[in-house]
Amino acid sequence: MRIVVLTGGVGGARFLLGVRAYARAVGAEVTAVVNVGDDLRLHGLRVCPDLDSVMYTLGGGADPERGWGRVDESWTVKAELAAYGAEPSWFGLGDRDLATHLVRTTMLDAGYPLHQVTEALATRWQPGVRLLPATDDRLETHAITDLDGARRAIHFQEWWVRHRAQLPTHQFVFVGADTAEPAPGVTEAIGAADVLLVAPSNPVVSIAPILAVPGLREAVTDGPARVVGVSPIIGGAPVRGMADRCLAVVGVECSAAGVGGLYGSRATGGLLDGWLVAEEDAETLVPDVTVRAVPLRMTDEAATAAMVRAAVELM
Ligand code: FO1
Repeated sequence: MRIVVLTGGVGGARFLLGVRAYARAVGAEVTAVVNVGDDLRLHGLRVCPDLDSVMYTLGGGADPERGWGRVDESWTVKAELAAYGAEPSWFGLGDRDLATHLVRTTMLDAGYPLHQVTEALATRWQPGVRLLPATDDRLETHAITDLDGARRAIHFQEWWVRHRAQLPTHQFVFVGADTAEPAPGVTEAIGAADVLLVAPSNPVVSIAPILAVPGLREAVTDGPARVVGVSPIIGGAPVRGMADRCLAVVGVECSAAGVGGLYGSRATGGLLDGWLVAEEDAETLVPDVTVRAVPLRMTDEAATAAMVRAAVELM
């Protein structure tokens, strides 16, 4: 069996732990197509938070409390940068994490595309799934906000980390999406998938930037045998993160039904054949989508693998 997962954020990385465990049990192969909209260039380095969260989480090197960055991290370089007054001071790169960005940036500057750099970095971490960036091209999520009395576009990380998603916000734009192309292997993997899972990631700033790459949404609607999404919302609240803030920006109710409706049914030009929701949300209805309710908390790998099994076997 071939499983493809669209994923981003810390929740998506944790979901992949369960996907890998399930895949090992049934002998399936897994490709993760990862959001790059959160990526940024900082102190001369290319930082890819979502790719790194997946790589560190599956490689056993992620900080379990923060969910992002490295375990046993130290912050000497961050303190030294602050001593120089180097901005941005609101976004911290740990010393161990910095090595990843140094190797990545060196390879990118030498001309290697992001998917090849990602493959090279993953050689160390052995994530057990194939990791593909959604695109090799520049695609950055920006938020259109009211800031200091003016309408301004700011990078997603500034919106998320510096302002904790609290600014009045009009929309998100995916800068570069118009001309981006799917990274090599992405549409092929999606087209050959027996099941495509939409991870319980933030639909607005993790999944939407992936689908904004021209050709990628069509690959999902036309390609895989089945498409099943897993709700990131339980009982009207995000499992983690600030999806409620993001859903408010796009005018979608923060509920399993709201997000299911945002994705829509493949039968009517949307994404989903099936929608896995929490037991608390068992009454959820999404037109033309098969909905099933199961325990949906990713408390440990076994619980997450059980969720994945339910998603794969949903229909
Ligand atoms: N999140 C924070 O809240 N503060 C930080 O200083 C921060 C630094 C950081 C560095 C590398 C990295 O890979 C992730 C980092 N994150 C930080 C997490 C990141 O902002 C978001 O959680 C993701 O982009 C959302 O998926």
